[in-house]
Amino acid sequence: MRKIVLMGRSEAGKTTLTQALRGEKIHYHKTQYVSHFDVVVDTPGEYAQTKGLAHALALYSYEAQVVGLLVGATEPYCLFPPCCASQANREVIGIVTKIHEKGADPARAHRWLELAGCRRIFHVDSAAGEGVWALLDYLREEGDVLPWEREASDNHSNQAGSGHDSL
Ligand SMILES: Nc1nc2c(ncn2[C@@H]2O[C@H](COP(=O)(O)OP(=O)(O)OP(=O)(O)O)[C@@H](O)[C@H]2O)c(=O)[nH]1
Ligand SMILES: [Mg+2]
Repeated sequence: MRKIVLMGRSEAGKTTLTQALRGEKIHYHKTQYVSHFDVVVDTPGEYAQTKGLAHALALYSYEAQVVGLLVGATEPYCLFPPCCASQANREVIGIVTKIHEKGADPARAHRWLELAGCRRIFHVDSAAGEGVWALLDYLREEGDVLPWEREASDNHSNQAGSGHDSL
């Protein structure tokens, strides 16, 4: 898997998406420091909201192959200025979260991310796991086996095995 660093304002859903990408049970955890998991770097929203701390995000982008800018579909304004994606010498993708929340406007969040310079934009509901597979599929590298593929191949070999037993 390619390594991704998640950036966005506080409550945008970075930690929830990190948990969903890792197939963990979703639970609330306020991020107070940069968490370096194997393929996901989760950052505190305050880094994106505070000019002085934002420099740290630039440094963390070098630690990943992909930068993910998150905007919640319920956010009233966008934190990312137009064309800011061009400042990273990494692939920058957009991720719209909370797409089914009350008052959500995913299309507006999508347009903000386009303005920021993201060419690929994913829509997710991390709490329900919706859209997370598309992101995993995008991050996968040759030879990676995704969890559901492993399950499918296990089922296939179990069926083949039980077929063999009945002979
Ligand atoms: N329904 C739904 N709720 C979400 C989604 N993403 C996040 N949430 C909820 O939004 C709240 C904040 O999510 P976090 O993942 O903690 O946000 P964060 O970006 O990590 O916030 P900081 O750590 O403060 O920077 C939590 O209560 C989550 O359950 C989503 O895609 N759908
Ligand atoms: Mg967090």
